[in-house]
Amino acid sequence: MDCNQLGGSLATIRSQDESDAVKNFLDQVSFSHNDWGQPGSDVWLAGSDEDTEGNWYWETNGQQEPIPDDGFVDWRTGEPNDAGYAGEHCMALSSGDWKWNDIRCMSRKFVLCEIPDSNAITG
Ligand SMILES: [Ca+2]
Ligand SMILES: [Ca+2]
Repeated sequence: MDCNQLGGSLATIRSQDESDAVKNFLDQVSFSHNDWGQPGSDVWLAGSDEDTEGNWYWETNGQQEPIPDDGFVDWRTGEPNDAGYAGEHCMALSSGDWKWNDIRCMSRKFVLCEIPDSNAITG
């Protein structure tokens, strides 16, 4: 199951209002357990810097849109840190504070889909 199958795409967050709405939404959804039986899970967004390290963009429906230097961002302190040997090139909301972190693209996470007129979570 992915967002495209639902007629949407991975979610983008472009403003404080949108960020607040997403955080409120996620706080109301109960993430009782993730795939490993642990509480909580990070949630994928549509952001990536896979093409050029450090140049973040939103990728929705195959279209890339750079996040401008003066655009809205909500990174955790110290992120993005491109950690590890292979680096980190995909954006996720960190479980709990729902701030942005760059993580490895292969991780299994919940996804936040953006579908016209609605938000939906799917695993
Ligand atoms: Ca990176
Ligand atoms: Ca990181």
